[in-house]
Amino acid sequence: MASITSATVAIPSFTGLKSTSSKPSAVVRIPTVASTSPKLTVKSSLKDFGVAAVAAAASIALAGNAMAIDVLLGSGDGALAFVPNDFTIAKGEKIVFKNNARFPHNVVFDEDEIPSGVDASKISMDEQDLLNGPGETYEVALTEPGTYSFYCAPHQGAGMVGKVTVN
Ligand SMILES: [Cu+2]
Repeated sequence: MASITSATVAIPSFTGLKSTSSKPSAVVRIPTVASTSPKLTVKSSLKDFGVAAVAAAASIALAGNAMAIDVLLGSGDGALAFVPNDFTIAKGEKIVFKNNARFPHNVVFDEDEIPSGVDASKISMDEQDLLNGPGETYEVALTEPGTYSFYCAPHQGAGMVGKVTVN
């Protein structure tokens, strides 16, 4: 629960800086790379924002790692579910979907339930692509505000669906 709470904290300074970024696309897909630790990923991405942003991000990190949220694939009690399955994040914040139980799972955004202009294929795993091993992750950052629905393709029928609101 702690990570959910921290993830909902709005950080206007960083948001402002992010919006001036030169990144052209509305969404930024971050492929899962086993050899890249979350810390290294954050560090390298900060280079884009300059010294002021690094200082701001550093204080954010100290305030509770608000720049990423972990979502478990499969609950601790074995349910086919995303945990949490309804949450709010700041735009640009990284979502780390992590295999926890009853895998394989995957993460597919519903093209009919995401903000207009966002390409579902650019933020989703391929429907055929699966996270098979324990602890495997899929990471994505959403930069367009709005609500997004997503599901696990193998378990959508069993109710493994979720929703994220990006502010
Ligand atoms: Cu699943």
